[in-house]
Amino acid sequence: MIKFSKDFLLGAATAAHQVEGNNTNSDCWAMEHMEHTSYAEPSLDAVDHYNRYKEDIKLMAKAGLNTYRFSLEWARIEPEEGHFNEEAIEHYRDVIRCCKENGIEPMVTLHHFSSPVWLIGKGGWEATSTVEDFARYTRYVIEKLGSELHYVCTINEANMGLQIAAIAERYKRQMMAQMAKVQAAGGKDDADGTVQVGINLQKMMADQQATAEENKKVFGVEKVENFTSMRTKEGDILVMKAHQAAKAVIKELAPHIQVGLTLSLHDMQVAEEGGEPFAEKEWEDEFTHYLPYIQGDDFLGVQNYTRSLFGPNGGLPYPEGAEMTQMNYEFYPEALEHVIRKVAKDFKGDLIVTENGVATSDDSRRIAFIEKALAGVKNCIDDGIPVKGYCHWSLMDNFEWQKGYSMTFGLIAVDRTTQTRIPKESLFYLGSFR
Ligand code: GCO
Repeated sequence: MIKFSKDFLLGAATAAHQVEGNNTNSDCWAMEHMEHTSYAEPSLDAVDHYNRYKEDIKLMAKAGLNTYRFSLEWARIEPEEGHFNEEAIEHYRDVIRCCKENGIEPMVTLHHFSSPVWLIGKGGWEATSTVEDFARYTRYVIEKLGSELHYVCTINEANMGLQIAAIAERYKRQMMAQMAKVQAAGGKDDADGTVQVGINLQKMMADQQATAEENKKVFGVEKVENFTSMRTKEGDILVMKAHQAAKAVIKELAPHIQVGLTLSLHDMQVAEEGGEPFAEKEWEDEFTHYLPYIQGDDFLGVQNYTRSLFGPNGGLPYPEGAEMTQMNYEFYPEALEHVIRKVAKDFKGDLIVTENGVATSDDSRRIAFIEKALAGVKNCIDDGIPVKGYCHWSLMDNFEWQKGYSMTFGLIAVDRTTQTRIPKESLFYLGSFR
């Protein structure tokens, strides 16, 4: 069996809003509770990780993992603009301490999709002022916690807004055909298999009109520019600037910290002749055009879940009979190795797989996925590519954004009526690689 070296960062990942519960000052919470919501259900108590983190971290340690990637919630730390909540920081200090007591390296993400409501009222992730606001939040966090940390991801999936914009464009074009399909399926809203995050695009687009008025009431603006909104080209670069500003603050206050951002990366494959320009264009949008903004970073967080296929007219459907995940994209763990190799050609820092996983109710398929994915990682390391870690998505079954609790990505199941943790075999399987 493959074993990684003792210093390899082997662990699991979560995001605050998806696991903590009662993230009441965040834009996601507000959107979940709107009349014209595109969320399948609200997050509510989530899996109560805010109170049960000790139990969860202990389970990781018991399984043999040595790294926990989790995010700090900006909306908890700065619930009102310029007002910081000491208690929230002390909570995260406790989480970090608990990790260390259990031999686990805490890898912190400063922003994982959810933002404070007040930020959205100022124009959110399309407003230039967000760069400064994010830097100020980062300064507060690093002043308080910087000495305790070795790894910080500034922004999770910095390219998500652009990916969503591209998909929305495609949806607009296919709207009529798509609606007919939904009706034929008895009104069932299929998961979109082309983006690595749970969103209900069809419903979002249909509700647009009524949402504008409600947005005004809830956020003070008609158009909500949250992190996973369809990003403009300017907004896309703004995210890079926010990353750079945060990185500068971290390097000023705590130069020992390794800093990077994370990107959602598909394995672009040319499946039919003539697909090359389409695959190249997508890779340019998803990865290459960010290089000037991240090239000096200590590491890049690689997040991969599946592949994308291209032919002479653009994107192709998955092959007939392909195994599909709950997210409606292909079960294809080989994608990770391909993506790492491709990224390593251009990015010169270390690589950390900050997310990789599969939504399935069959844990034996998760085990099969991990086996293949980690074999790919090992091949890359053996070929001299500096892959320093692998964090599986996710530690626990959790709140998959607009898809609610229907997607099970976890190494640990949670009975949400009692919040009981039920470790799956895959948790111990992952731990056995060290
Ligand atoms: C992501 C997100 C996670 C998702 C995961 C599964 O970074 O896309 O970081 O929040 O839950 O990707 O879809």
